[in-house]
Amino acid sequence: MSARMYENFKVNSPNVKYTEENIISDYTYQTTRTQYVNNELIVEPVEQKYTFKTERKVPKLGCMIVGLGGNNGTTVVGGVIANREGLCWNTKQGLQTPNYFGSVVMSSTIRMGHDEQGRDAFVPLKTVIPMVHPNDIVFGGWDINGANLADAMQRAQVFDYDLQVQLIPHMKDITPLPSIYFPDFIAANQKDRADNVLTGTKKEQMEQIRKDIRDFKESNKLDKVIVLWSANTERFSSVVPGVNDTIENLFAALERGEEEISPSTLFAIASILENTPYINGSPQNTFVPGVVELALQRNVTIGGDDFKTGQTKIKSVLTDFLVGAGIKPVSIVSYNHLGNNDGKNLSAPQQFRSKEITKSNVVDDMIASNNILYKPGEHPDHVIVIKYVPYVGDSKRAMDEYTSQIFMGGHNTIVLHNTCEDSLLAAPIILDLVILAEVCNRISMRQEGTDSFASFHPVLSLLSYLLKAPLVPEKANVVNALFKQKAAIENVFRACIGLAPENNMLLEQRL
Ligand code: NAI
Ligand code: DG6
Repeated sequence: MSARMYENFKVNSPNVKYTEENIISDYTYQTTRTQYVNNELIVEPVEQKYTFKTERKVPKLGCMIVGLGGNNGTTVVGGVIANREGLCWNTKQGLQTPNYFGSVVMSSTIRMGHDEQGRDAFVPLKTVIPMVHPNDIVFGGWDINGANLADAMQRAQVFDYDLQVQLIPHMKDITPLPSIYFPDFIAANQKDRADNVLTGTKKEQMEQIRKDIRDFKESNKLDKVIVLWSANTERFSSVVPGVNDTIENLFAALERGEEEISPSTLFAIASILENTPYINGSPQNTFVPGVVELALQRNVTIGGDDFKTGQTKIKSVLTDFLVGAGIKPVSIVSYNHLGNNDGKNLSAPQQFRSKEITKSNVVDDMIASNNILYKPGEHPDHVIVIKYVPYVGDSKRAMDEYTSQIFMGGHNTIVLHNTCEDSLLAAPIILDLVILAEVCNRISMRQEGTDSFASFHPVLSLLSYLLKAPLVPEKANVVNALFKQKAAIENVFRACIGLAPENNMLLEQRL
């Protein structure tokens, strides 16, 4: 039996209604509640009825990238231009056409169901509910380096030469806005790049970023803007009571120009005050408690931290598989070397430490899920090494060794070696983050028995699939396992069109 993919579909269900403005679906959420009572785990099925409302009108969307002139920034912008303009380029293998491979929104499909013959029917994920097409996103942003995007794209050495040549006329007139540069937060080796920087007090610089967002929105006639940090990894800020622990303290600290407020935190504050979602693609703790509180107070979406591109994605699949199979990983060692400017910045100890933290925590939930394998508090040895090797440029090498205990004291060692342009992995993920954050802002839910629709929690944990150290609401669990994260996205979208979650039971094929 073969599967088929369909571009169009119609849901035929009494639970869903397509009006001109919205898709309204009635949905029964089934979950399981547990309680530990008198030395016994009590497990109870729970049902809750919801109505989902998804606005159908796709807005004109702008994305402002902090670090626009970097490898990721220029790869996103160049990649979108190539797709939009249909640029094809010669390589030694022949003519290459543009695509959006690596974007879960643009290039993955979702199983809708099967027909009477048992043939599966798939549709592109992007068609399940209306989503912005990346070709329609207007890009802009900031960089502490003033190079125009054509020069910056050539400096990145990511695209093939023939594509670079074709992109130059499209990118040469785009220049990044001046940005906030506090040398203490990124590596000292970045100093030479900083020729396009704002001056003034911290508060004045934050206000300038707010103005930039407003001007960008107005001059491009945009309905919505999303700001995304793809600038250099900063060191962690110290979370200090009286400085950044509450909204009031954060604003008071801003007034007095407190040292410990980082550029990325200023960008986050500016975005939230402009009612603009903010996504952190790097590891640093931009979202200090005062910023999270501000996002909650203003109900503005925030998402982070650190794009999950290659090594960590595989780690969150492989560890989930091993632990789920009853195999006990006891040592996980991950080496990287890379030669781009990200690698250069990460060669400084404090910036490396930020990355080490986000790369290290990605197996915690899987380990904690299995007390047969791991005693409480027990953890595999987990080591992260990153080295700067200029010659390899953006072509990052990632080597991983997983050693596990297996049956009867045996050992199993798996070794992986991955070579890939880092920015070609990150660019489609950046698009996914922006597109998914936008669509999530058009979905709202009403619980049965309540009057009003509520949007997702401002800390948008549905983006976890794309992020190494997912930021989640205060009382929520962090889920790192990749397929659980993907299933959450797919099943929420299915709920929006009144379909049950994909449960893979296939009972009709098992009798
Ligand atoms: P890059 O070094 O090529 O680009 C960063 C850009 O940010 C540079 O152009 C730099 O001038 C600029 N910059 C530095 N501080 C700034 C500030 N305060 N305001 C505005 N611009 C500023 O780095 P790349 O490869 O583009 O990566 C960007 C970030 O994404 C890094 O933090 C990296 O760790 C993170 N990341 C990258 C992944 C990848 O696969 N490429 C995956 C996960 C995270
Ligand atoms: C060195 O590790 C460079 C980093 O910016 C990584 O490329 C990035 O964090 C991606 O990491 P991962 O683990 O998702 O491949």
